[in-house]
Amino acid sequence: MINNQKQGLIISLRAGNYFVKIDNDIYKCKARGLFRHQDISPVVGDNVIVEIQNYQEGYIIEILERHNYLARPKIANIDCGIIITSYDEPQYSYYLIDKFLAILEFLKIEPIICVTKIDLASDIKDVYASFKSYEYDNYQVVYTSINDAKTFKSLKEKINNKLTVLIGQSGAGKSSLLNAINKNLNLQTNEISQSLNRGKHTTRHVEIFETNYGLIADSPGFSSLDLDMMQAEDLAIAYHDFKDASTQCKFNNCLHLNEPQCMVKELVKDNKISLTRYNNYLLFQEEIKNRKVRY
Ligand SMILES: Nc1nc2c(ncn2[C@@H]2O[C@H](COP(=O)(O)OP(=O)(O)OP(=O)(O)O)[C@@H](O)[C@H]2O)c(=O)[nH]1
Ligand SMILES: [Mg+2]
Ligand SMILES: [Zn+2]
Repeated sequence: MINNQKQGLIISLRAGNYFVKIDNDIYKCKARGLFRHQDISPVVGDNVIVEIQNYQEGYIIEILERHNYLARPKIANIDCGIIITSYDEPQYSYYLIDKFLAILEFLKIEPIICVTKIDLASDIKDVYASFKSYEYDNYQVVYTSINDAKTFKSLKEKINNKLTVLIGQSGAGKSSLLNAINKNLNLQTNEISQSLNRGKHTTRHVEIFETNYGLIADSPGFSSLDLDMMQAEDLAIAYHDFKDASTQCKFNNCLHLNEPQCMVKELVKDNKISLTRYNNYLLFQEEIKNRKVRY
């Protein structure tokens, strides 16, 4: 590397400016035209080479190889995705959780389901009962309340030294959780709209923060997402338990729909794979089948 070139990590993108962390400084950078041999533009989470202009500005001249890329929120090189889902206000949605799980597992990003606002439940047993099928199916589930620091302990252990992104509906409590884990961040949060029972889209940008527990990215909430990056065959083996079972389906390319001797359907019948998630899987397969643009 030439003297004035250094490697850094893009932590945010605002109004066409990339903020790149190099050692302990942040440089405001522009991306330099098209990248050689790459027809991609840099995103948050990219490791990049910056040509430094002065003590606070530079140009991104190269994007280092990505090991994964999440289209929504737009971020690269993630180790772990925390699906933030509030127990109430707004109420959790199995449909959304199952979709996030499919996307994260397809991209080989470790998923964690974090159920927030457990203090709003009149009986904590109801909360556990609502998510126990995920635990049975070998997903990591943690339960948190920003009013009780003890509840973050297991989460902190799971994300230590990783690049983690918080994803989930607006108002689910992503920024609040990050504030609670790391006291000096002071990220903006907002009451949810009582009339609509959903969040107000408070966070507008993906941004990576350095915490005592590793790098954590906050992201804007959203409530619909598509499966553009996947074909029917990809979805069929996205979930870890579908993938394991599919080796025992009669057909190699079994989509676990109406095929005979399908191990996934057998396991659903035996309550070894959640019926709710399987039914959502059927909806996702329909969405893929019906989408207009094919990639
Ligand atoms: N009772 C309770 N309220 C919480 C908890 N976590 C978050 N909240 C409240 O939920 C509301 C929304 O929280 P935010 O952190 O802004 O939600 P967000 O997911 O970042 O939302 P967007 O930025 O819009 O995507 C705020 O009023 C928080 O105080 C919790 O554990 N318990
Ligand atoms: Mg937020
Ligand atoms: Zn099958």
